[in-house]
Amino acid sequence: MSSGDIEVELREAELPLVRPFRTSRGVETSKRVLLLRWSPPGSTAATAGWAECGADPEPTYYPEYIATVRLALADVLVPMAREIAAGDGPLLPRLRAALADLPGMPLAKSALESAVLDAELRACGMPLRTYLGGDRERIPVGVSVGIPDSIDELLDWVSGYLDDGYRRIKLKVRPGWDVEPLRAVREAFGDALPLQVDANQAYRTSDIPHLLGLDAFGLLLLEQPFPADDLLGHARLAADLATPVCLDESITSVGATAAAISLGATDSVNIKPARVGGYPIARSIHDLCAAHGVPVFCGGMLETGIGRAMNLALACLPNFTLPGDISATSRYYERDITQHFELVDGHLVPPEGPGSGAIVDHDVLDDVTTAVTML
Ligand code: SMG
Ligand code: MG
Repeated sequence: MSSGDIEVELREAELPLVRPFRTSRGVETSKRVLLLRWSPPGSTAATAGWAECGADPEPTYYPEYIATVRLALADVLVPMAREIAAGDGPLLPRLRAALADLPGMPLAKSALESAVLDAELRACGMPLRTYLGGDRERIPVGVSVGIPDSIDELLDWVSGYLDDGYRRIKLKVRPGWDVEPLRAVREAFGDALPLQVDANQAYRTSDIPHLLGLDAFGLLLLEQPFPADDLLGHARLAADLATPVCLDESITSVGATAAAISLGATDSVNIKPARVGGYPIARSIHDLCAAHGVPVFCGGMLETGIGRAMNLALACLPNFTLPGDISATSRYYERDITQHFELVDGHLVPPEGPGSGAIVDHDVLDDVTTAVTML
């Protein structure tokens, strides 16, 4: 069969969120998502590779966004992958080498590589968890709580999540929304509640004296207070803050992680596979952190079941000792495009099946699809 028989589909969908998600960067009331299907010759609906792209509709969080990822895939990456597939030898290692040779575009590269990986694993019946080398069977998870309209609303949301069984709460903070909500949550739910905060780069090093005040709240960690490229600022803060500093947006590669650890800029790491260019690179960052005694957790981008299933497989690796931002389906969506993921005693269980184990519900997917492009 020729490589021309490979079907590559880009699909855009929009799913309403059960509640708005506001961070220091903006607010989302629905999830607009780009999905990539890679169907090699002879594959079926069950063995098609599916991946979810981490890009948002606007470049508010990552510099790449849906329109630029579409262009990168259509103009450069998918034609390159087709050419590699038409050549001799196993596809994945040659595709990875070619992707590593190109600068930038981690979100686009991750979507492509993940869809090809999913298809290859489905073809040979291997779960992604096994491929990545993880052996945990259930993952303790937390919930990331957006910025609400009021303290009362925040307490109401947190109380609902604790009733659901979440093991830790992450509050989004920004200048003007930090000390007061933290005090209210501690007063309402006690000092034993595992609590952490994420600023999404909203502070500056001039805020260090203010941030030192957050030590009073006994937090598990403070995530990404400063701009992504300010490793030195994070190192300065980490030197004085008792609360562990955790980097998220700064962790763009294995090299960036090594630099952050070596500078003392981070005590723990939020690993988002899309941001670093895919699951194998995410695993390398996990391994590097493990070698330095730096614990990690798996971050989230309000994924549909396709991305969630892959993130759960990654989180089975042993150094994912902090509860991840991988919540149950009901925290995000009334109806998802795959099987739903349920919280059991504060844990999620990665699906058993080959590849990501995600089972696409084509009826729901068709209902929420806004555009389909064949590449
Ligand atoms: O998927 O549950 C989730 C959201 C987790 O807070 C979350 N993600 O910076 O860690 C982070 C944010 C990024 C998403 S806002 C664009
Ligand atoms: Mg974050």
